[in-house]
Formats: sequence, structure tokens, C-alpha cells
Amino acid sequence: MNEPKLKSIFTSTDFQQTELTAIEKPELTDGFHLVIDALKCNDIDTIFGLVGIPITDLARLAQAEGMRFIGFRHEQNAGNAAAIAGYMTQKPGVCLTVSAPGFLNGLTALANATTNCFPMILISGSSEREIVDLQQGDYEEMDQLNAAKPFAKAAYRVLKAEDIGIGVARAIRAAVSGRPGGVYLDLPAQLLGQSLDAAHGRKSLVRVVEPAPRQIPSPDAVQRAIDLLKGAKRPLILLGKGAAYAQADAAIHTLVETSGIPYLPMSMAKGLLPDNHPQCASAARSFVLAEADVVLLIGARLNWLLAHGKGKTWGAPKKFIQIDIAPTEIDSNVAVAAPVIGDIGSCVSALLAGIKSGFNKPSTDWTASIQARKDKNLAKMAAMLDQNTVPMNFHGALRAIRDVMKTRPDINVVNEGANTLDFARSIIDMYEPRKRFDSGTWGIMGIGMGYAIGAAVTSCLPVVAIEGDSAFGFSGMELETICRYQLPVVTIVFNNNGVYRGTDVNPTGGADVAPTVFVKGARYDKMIEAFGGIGYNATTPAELSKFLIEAIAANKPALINAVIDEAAGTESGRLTNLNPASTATKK
Ligand code: ADP
Ligand code: TPW
Repeated sequence: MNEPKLKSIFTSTDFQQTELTAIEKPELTDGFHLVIDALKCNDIDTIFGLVGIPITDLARLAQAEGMRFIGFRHEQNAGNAAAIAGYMTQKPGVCLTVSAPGFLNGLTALANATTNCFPMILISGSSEREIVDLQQGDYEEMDQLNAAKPFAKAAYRVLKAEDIGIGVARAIRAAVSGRPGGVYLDLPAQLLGQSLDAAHGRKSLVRVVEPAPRQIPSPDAVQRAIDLLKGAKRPLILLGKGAAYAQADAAIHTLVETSGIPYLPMSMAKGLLPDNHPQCASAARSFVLAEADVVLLIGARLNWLLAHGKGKTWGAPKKFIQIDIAPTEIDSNVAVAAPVIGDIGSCVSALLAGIKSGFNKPSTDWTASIQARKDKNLAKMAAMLDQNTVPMNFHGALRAIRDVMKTRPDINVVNEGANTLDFARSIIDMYEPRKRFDSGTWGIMGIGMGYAIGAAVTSCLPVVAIEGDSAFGFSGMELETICRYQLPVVTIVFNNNGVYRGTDVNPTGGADVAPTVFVKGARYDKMIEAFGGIGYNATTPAELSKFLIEAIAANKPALINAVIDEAAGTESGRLTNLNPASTATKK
């Protein structure tokens, strides 16, 4: 009789003790874990960054929790990788940095992402608020939140661990809704160590519902646009990188083909329809811009890249139809006759529905005159491309690359430089959407290796980075990163011994070389060999072609030093006219 009673007493005491332990020591989480949980809860699986106080453990934990952490040699490149991942996926790319200088290095990429409308979140650790605000000189002290604001679409700081979930949710929504852009999220060191009851922590996480909701255009706006298009004699469609970002590929394809309207892709919209599409007017760009009477802009801004929609480039005044998600983009440079505000997928579908009921394809006068101009320009270009001079010029080298790339339309292309950018943009055809990543809206140098790494990690497909030698230098140390992660990135350095070209001389006859000149005959291929990558030195188009085929087949990190005539190319490439001329009369 006694035994069960004893047992039950024992059992109940045991139970009480367990409960007491649970009350005294509840399961805890902390800021570190909540940041990772909040990102994972929103399907963010990769962080691009560079560690140090106070975020080293955050990076370690991300990896331990199954996220991919790609560590860089400079935060700007990590930020660029995050930005391009955002552009490719419509999910914000995340970049993680330390405070003050690390943050500032990342901020350049955040500003570039905002300028290009790429969704990205820069997360930086920061020093203690009470010391920063009293300017008492903390380790890496800086008021990062306020520094970020002018360069970001939005900037937030989280002070309490229980707000991390909401902070990350706000950052994601701000990055991808409406016009995408860069968001800064400030995480003070103290926050990361703050502990919180785990159950409370779990409840504080927020999974963002429909972060980029569709925005349906007004029927009046759609009708106005259709009326204008129907009345056009020489219509033109201009596709920008917003159209590529929107992932409305099939609808855009159908709109172009159903309407029969010739189109021009901006550089990063190349491949949205294949560049060899019969309606592609790239080879007659100047002609169509000057001659068109109605221009339908889809996800492209009338900024400097389009001569602000006016002047000689655009010939006679024309009527613009503009599809964009940002209403304030309309009338930014010239009057837009038919704004269509909404997301590109919805707007293009609405236009399609409207023209299906009947649309006369553009006259053969218009299409035949474009074809004639294309034929003429392509013949001229073919003669240029045929050149086999040694040392190589831009055309001979790019022909070799073009012919190889044609066989692999799935490969991502990164491109920066001056002449290298201008020539490659028109010579290297693209066949698939969101495969070309370049200097973009700012014409910035330094995106090369960051974009290449971001594209390789995101797509798991090879990347060919076509780089001016100066452009490459901005991010060249990331060759080590490429080798460390064994990414299939083939970098081709167009080596003409300097910024733009290598022929300038110091007018004083002094020992310093001219401002644009580098070490002559540098061997960039040796750099990658230092990290175990494959280096090639190509002096002829035939060698360049052979090495590129080999490097792509190897599916390993490689760099081809392409020796280009140092006198080839022009100052600032096609932008020579943007260099201010001195007006001084004194010598
Ligand atoms: P490009 O440099 O190729 O001409 P821009 O970067 O100037 O292109 O323009 C991209 C435009 O696309 C921006 O004005 C942006 O607001 C718009 N945009 C981006 N995503 C969408 C979307 N999903 N729907 C509508 N417009 C978008
Ligand atoms: C962040 C100014 C524009 S193009 C260029 C520079 C330095 C490099 C041109 O030489 P490269 O190319 O790369 O060798 P190529 O083909 O003509 O031989 N700093 C930043 N961005 C820009 N745009 C510059 C400087 C610039």
C-alpha cells in the first residue's frame, strides 16, 4: 500500500521541480538568434558581408543555422553582390558589415542599389548609442542611421530584441515594394546580446505577406496609352532594367510581338527578348530615337542614359507613354502624354488586353526603313569586328568573346569600363533575361567582382566578367573570394595600360606618369594564380577565344589578361563630350 503513494509523491515532487526549473530558467533567445530567425522566416538564405566587432558571431551563427555566408575582402563588393542578388530575385539581397568604416564602405553599394532601383538591405552593427550620441569617442563611433538616410530608400534602427522581427519586416517591405531600393538597418552591439524569452521571441517574428503587391493601372490611363499607340505612325518600345526586374517576361514578349512595334533594350534589359529578335532596333538606335513619333517606355527612366528625352538624340518632339511604378518619375525631364502607373506585369497585361481587340501593326515604311538602317550599320560593324590586329583592339577581342558567348546563352555577363563597356554592350548579344549586369544608372566603376560573385552565387551558373583594366582594379582583390568559394567566374581584363588608354605622357617630362597611365604590360593573370585560380595571357583573338572556351569548360575561377593596344579606345569612351573643357586663358 505504501509503495504507490511514495512513488506518486516522488513523481509529483519531481514534476514540481521540473516546473520550477522551467520557471526559473525559461528557454532564452537573444538578438543574434532573432536576426537570423527573422531573415530565415522571410526566406532569405544568403548573407554577403565582412566580419568584425560586433557582428562576427552573427555571421558564425548564420552559417551554423544553415544560411550561406559569403565573406568578402571589402564591404563595397559585398554590398554590390547583395544588390545584384536582389535585382535577380526580387528578394532583397543582404549585406552585413561592421560599424563606421565598414558601414561607410557598404553605403556606396547601398546608394548604388537605390539609384539603380535594386532591392537590398545593408545591416551594420553599430557602437553604443549613449556614447555615440554624446560623441564620447567610442570604438568605430558614428551616427550611422543619419549618415545612411540620404542614400537609402529607408533607414531603421532596432533598439529592443523584441523589435527585431518587425525591424527586419519593415526593411524587407521598404526594399521591394513600389520602386525597389536600398534599405539600411542599424543594429547596435548591445541589441545583439540582449536576451528574450524564446517563446516571446518566436512570436515577435514577422513573415511579410505580399511584400511587393501588384499595382493595377487605372483603366483611363491604359486607354489613353492605347489611343496614342494606335494613332502612332512610327512607334517605338523602350525596355529598361525595370522591365527586366519585373519578371513579366512572357507578357512583354507578347506585347512586342502582338503589336509588331520595334523595340530598343537599355543595356541591362538586353536579353529580355533575344538581341537577334527581328524587331530589335539596337543596330539602328540613333535612327529610331530620332525618328519615332510615339515612344512607349517600360521600366526605363528618361535620365542621362536617354539624353533626358530631348535634344538632338530625340529629333522632332515626340509623345511619350511611360509605364512605371513610381508616379513621380513621370514628367521628370519632358512631358509624358500618357503615364501608366502600376507594376509592369499588370500594366503590360492591361495594354495587351486593350490591343488584342484590334491593332494595326506599324507601317512597312517604318519597319523597312529601320531594317535598311540596321543592315547598313551591321555591315559596317562586321568589317570592324573582322579585325585581327595584334596587339588586339576592342573589336577584334570582343568578336572572339561574342562568338563563344553565343554558344552559352545561360552565362551571366558582368561588364564595366569605359570603352570596354561601350563596345561590349553593343557587340555582345544577350539571349536570356537578367543575365547582363553593368555599370548602370551611375556609370559606376567597381561593381565588377561584387556583381560577378553575387550573380554566380545566386544563379549557380557561370559568369564572364568583361572588365576594363582600371575598372577591374576597384574590386580586384575579390579574386581571392572567387577562388575561396570556387565560383565559376571568368574575368577578362582588357589591359590597355591605363584608365581609358595608356598613351598619355606627363607634359612636364617629370618621373611621374600621366594621371591616366598604369604599369605597362601588367600581368593580371598572375593575380589569380596567387589564389589557386587559372591565369591566361591572351595576345590574339584566337588565343582569347581558345582560353575562354577552356576556362568556361573548367567551370573554375579563371582570369584572362587580354592584351589590348594601349592606343585603342577614346577618353571616357562614348562620354568624351561630358568632360568639361577648360576655359582658362592663362597658360
Ligand atoms: P534603365 O537604366 O535600364 O533605363 P532605369 O533604372 O532608369 O532603367 O529605370 C527603371 C525604372 O523601372 C524605374 O523608374 C523604376 O521605378 C521602374 N520599376 C522598377 N520595377 C518596377 C516594376 N515592378 N513595375 C513598374 N516599374 C518598375
Ligand atoms: C567609382 C571614372 C569612368 S570609366 C573609368 C573610370 C576610372 C575607367 C576606364 O578605364 P578602363 O576602361 O576600365 O581601363 P577602358 O575600356 O576605357 O580601357 N570612379 C568611379 N566611377 C567612375 N565612373 C570613375 C571613377 C571612370
